[in-house]
Amino acid sequence: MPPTVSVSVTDLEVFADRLDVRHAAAIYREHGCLIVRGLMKPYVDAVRRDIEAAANRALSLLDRAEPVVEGWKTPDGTLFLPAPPGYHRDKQIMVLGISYFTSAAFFRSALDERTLDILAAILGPNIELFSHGQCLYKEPAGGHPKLLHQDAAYFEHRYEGPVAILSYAVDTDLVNGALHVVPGSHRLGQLPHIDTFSHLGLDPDEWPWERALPVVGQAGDSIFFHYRTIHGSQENHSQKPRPAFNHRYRRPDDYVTIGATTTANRAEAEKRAAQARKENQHGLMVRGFRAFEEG
Ligand SMILES: O=C(O)CCC(=O)C(=O)O
Repeated sequence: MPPTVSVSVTDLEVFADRLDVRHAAAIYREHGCLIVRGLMKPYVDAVRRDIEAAANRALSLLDRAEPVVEGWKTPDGTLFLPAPPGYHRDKQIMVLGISYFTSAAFFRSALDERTLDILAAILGPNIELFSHGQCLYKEPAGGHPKLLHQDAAYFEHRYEGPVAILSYAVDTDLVNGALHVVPGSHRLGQLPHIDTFSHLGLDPDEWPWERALPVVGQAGDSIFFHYRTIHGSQENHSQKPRPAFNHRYRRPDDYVTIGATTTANRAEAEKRAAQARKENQHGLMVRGFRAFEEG
């Protein structure tokens, strides 16, 4: 097994209030991850309010949850997993039903100009949103772990793939589920994933937490990562929820070739990868202009 990480958090971090965009992009390129302290600070209180409203709505709909291959879904689109042992309910929230369609505060935070300046230095002048925003919500008292994984296992792309930006909605530490990253792992190519409690993940015998670097942070801190950068987070053992929200951005000509959540549906999707096309996969432009595409 290769040694544990030699890079430290200070090698990966910059500060939103004194941003050097070229330096930030250089950190991202070298390590496949970048921490921008305070980037989402102007938005985080409003986003967190909407996240809590969405969580209350999801729980009020729990008796209408339907089984899906990944767990259960309520009519608002929230994905539930089995609850931690001893919890007062049998299901816990995993991915909250909140998106740019439901929360203006969430959408506004995706359009932040400083964020787009950094992204332009990484992706180029033309940028589209990939998907509609995501909130990973860990419930208190043992809320789900997300084992180390590469996002490309879930959405392989034709070109460079999306840049994800995960932002903490609350102060986040080793007790409530800090994100762990493996700097440099974006260069490892696509690794085989297995089915885990919280969907596709790397085999924990090969990729234990010790191989990753925890990123403790405050509400409003953001972590950029490449879609092949290995990352994950442990259970929330605090007494309060730990929400984090994701924006994802990509070049406007990029598109998903393989979409999956389990090894079985990934194996099926791999067979159709060569037929994948950009059509019907256009995201909203957030910087620049979309070139005309034939067909
Ligand atoms: O909620 C978390 O910390 C996990 C986030 C994650 O794995 C992801 O955004 O792909």
